[in-house]
Amino acid sequence: MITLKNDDPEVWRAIQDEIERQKNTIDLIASENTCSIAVQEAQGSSMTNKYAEGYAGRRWYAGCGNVDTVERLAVERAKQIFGAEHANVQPHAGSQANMAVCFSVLKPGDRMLGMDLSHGGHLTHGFKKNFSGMMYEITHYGVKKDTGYIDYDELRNIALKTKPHIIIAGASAYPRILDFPRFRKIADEVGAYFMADIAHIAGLIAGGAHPSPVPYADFVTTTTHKTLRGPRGGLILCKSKYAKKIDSVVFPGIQGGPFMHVIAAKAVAFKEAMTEEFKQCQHQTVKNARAMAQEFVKRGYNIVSGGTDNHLFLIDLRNKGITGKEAQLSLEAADIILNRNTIPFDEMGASANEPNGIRIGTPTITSRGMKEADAVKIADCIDKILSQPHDMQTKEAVRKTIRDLCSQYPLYKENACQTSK
Ligand code: DSN
Repeated sequence: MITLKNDDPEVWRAIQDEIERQKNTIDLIASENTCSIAVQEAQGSSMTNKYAEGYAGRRWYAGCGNVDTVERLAVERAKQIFGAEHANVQPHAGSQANMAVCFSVLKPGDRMLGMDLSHGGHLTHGFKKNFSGMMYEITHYGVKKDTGYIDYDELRNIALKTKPHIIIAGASAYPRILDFPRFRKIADEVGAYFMADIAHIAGLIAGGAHPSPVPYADFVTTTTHKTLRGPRGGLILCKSKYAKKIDSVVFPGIQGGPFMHVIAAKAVAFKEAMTEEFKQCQHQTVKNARAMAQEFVKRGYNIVSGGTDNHLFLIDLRNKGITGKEAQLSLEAADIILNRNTIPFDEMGASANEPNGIRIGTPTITSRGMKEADAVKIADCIDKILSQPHDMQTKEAVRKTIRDLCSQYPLYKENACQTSK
């Protein structure tokens, strides 16, 4: 970044510091990952200069031949990876993808049934301060108190009672397999559309490590930067019969010019997602999460639902005398990066800002090439910090272990789980 260094040393410095931070810390934020240099090159390319309102072959501006090429590649690859009839690769992010689906089939005041945010759902699934909660009449389903698994009987009862126009499957903090056929069945019983928001698990689905909703859902939305390991962005998959409607809601309905540099990077990421190495990485991500969750169980931690089937799990800290925020801060001081999180049925007066849980995800450590033994080592580090959050010696010892792990598994290296070409 020689030109940037010369032209704007302050921004250059911050970027260098961020690269160093990513290299030298362990990232356990379940919604993050580290995408390849190829993806970053595409995203940092001159395609950022191009206006391309419309779709490939049908643009409002001249000079769109090259961006048409990358958008067609992105669309075809997305369809191939997920076996979808139609793909729209233009949503700037997951929220816009969800908004486009809502605007395509709902009117203001229609009824939406989505997962409760405090049980693991997402803001766009009906949170009152989000467009979804402001525009639609919301009801929520959640998990069972005794198991932590989605209560499908309750979901069905709510659906029968409230007759939602749309039912949403998908979560930001749910560690178990989503039963898409069951969602479909309930949606059919009440005549609702079924949308699956697979933002967290898209990579797992692409890699065969989680069942796919594509055969069951009317609409599938996702971000492209989580387990899918692409650039920050959104994607919609749907049946052909909804294609025209979805395309016209994304543009001109809610967006103007698409981010063609990001779409180029999505195309690169989708090609990577077809590789055997990507598939193995997704299975390893689940193995690492399981190994780490089991280690915490052995050490007396309460894991919501007792474990995990996917890339993340939640630790309920109520028996540990430390809040989620304290845990997050003390772990950050030891170079372990994760986020505090609400846990279902938190009766200790927790707010979204002061919850009693933490969320742990394994996409990034797996992309670096780490395996189960490394995941267990990280669990040991976390346990040490949470047991003695104010002990300086513990913090220094853990930081050293983390530094060693980070240098053993560089962010970008040949033979790591992640493509570095
Ligand atoms: N903010 C994301 C997460 O951390 O799960 C969801 O969009």
